[in-house]
Amino acid sequence: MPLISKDHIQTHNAALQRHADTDYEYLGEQLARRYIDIDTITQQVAAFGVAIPSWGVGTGGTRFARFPGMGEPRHVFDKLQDCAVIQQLARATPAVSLHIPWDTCSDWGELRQTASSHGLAFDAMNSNTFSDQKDQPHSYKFGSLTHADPATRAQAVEHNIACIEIGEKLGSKALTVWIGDGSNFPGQQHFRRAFERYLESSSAIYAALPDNWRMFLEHKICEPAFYSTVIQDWGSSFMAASALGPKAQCLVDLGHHAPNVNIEMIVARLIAGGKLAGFHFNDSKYGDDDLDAGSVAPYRLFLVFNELVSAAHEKVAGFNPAYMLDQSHNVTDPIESLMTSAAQVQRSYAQALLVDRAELDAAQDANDALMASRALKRAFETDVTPILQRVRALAGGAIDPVGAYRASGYRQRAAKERPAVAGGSGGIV
Ligand SMILES: [Mn+2]
Repeated sequence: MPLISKDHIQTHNAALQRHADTDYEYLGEQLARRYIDIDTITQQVAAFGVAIPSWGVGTGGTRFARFPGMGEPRHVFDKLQDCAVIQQLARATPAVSLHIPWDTCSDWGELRQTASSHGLAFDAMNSNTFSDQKDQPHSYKFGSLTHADPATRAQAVEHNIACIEIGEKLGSKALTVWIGDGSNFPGQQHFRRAFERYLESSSAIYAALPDNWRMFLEHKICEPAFYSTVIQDWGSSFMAASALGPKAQCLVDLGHHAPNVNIEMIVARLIAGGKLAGFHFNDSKYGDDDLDAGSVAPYRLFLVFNELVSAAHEKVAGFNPAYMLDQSHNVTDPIESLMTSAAQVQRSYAQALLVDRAELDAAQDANDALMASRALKRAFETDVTPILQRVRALAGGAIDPVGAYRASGYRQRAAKERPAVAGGSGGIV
């Protein structure tokens, strides 16, 4: 199935170009009054990318039900094709993050070539020891890397090493490890022993990392274990990453914290400790909702980026976070949601670039809370849409990605080529 034609994108852009240019010029004037050069911001935003999770292009669903959409990808090559369309139109997602064993392939070299032909690279590999694979000897029902049984732990370690080996074939440079290990009853698990077993298992994975690889430890407050989780917060993650060594760092999934937790401050702490691996961007209202990035709390997303831009501005040593989306789409077309979220993440980055750092520093040093807050709000309240449009158009993407996508009929073509998959089981991660 072909991607969306360049002609279609150009025709769609032609109708919007004049207004986009006018808006860009006007925003440029406004920013010039704040001594900001709009073209510099545009170049910085153009260099920014966020990876797409391969599982994101399928309909996720909830633990209750899954309502499959039409034209869903049937296998990893279909997923790659959808990721290519997202990148073609939105121009903010140059990499794909795979999940093993949800993504299977008999020829990883062919997959890498196909990705490359679409201009896509492979970001972090994701292992899965939170569900059982068909015919595996030991079940993860009571844990994986921290299981009381050494044979189960060894199986989980082996799986992670297999993920690294696949990743090497794809040009990936990182392994993300999230485990569901924990307990549902007080007394069920010995907290300290479980953590020690985590360190022992993780050390074996760490030892298998190629020199230029990193290991991302993803924490999550709860679920599927609802009384305790082994790596439940950034503190446990930081302890583990510190014990493992310099290649191990902490990954922040925005949905994996208690409500109202100050995530931007966690980000600042991880930066200070040299342990910020990167992000899984999504949004939430109540818990690990996996809603689209910035759909509920865009100011929080901006505040996270404020910390990131501040660290880059201050040239913090070793600061090199990886950016990924991690969402579950149950009521939208995944391609539309992922394009919108990528643009939202880009938007937060662009807004954070507009913060007057000198003004903010001065206000903080003078204990001027109001002016400090205003410095952030002024950046956040700036509508940077013309910058995002310009970045996309210059790269050959669509000024209005969702509009161009809907007009392209891509989903309808996919529906003809890809027969519907029966729904029923949950699919949120
Ligand atoms: Mn995640």
